[in-house]
Amino acid sequence: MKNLRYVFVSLTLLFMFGCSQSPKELLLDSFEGKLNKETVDFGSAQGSSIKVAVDRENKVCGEQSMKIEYDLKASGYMWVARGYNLDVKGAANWEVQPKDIEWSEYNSVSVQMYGSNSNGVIALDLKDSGGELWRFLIDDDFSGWKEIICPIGEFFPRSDWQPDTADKNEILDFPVMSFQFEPRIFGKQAFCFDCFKLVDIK
Ligand SMILES: [Ca+2]
Ligand SMILES: [Ca+2]
Repeated sequence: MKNLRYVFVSLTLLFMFGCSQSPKELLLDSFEGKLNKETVDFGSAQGSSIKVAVDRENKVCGEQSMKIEYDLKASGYMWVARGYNLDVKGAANWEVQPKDIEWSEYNSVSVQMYGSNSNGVIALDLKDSGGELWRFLIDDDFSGWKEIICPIGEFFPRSDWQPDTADKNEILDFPVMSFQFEPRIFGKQAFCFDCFKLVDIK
């Protein structure tokens, strides 16, 4: 009996200790289900082209990741967005709605990216509740999957372009309503993304 009690106390302590050690995180988007023009807000301009597809071979969370394949011209641009208040209403498909998230409990965004070691840059934008776009630059200087930690404090308001309707107050107003990837690597490229999370990194 004494031994059993010892085991129980040990397990309880292990559980409590284990929980306190694991970083707090919240999965927002694992890119599951159909990924198409109905569920992803994506497009390109000025001679560039982009395709969005499911990749069931390359994945980190769940059953699949989101694969983008594109051809970016030097004068072109493109975007791939998921979240709320976008033109594509079906892209509002996070695991948790923005208004239900305790944003103050997290200090970073985390995303898994399958890199191609091109030494180029992929921009990750957050659109705040006033429609203002905030940018973080991800270096594609690795091959295969890597978790990219993007501290929210390191996002900066985009100076190259903002939506006409945005409240350009240079304050990151919560809740964040959507995120988008904008590759800045020219030519033909392919990337996969998975496990878009909020995390609290100490
Ligand atoms: Ca997934
Ligand atoms: Ca703002």
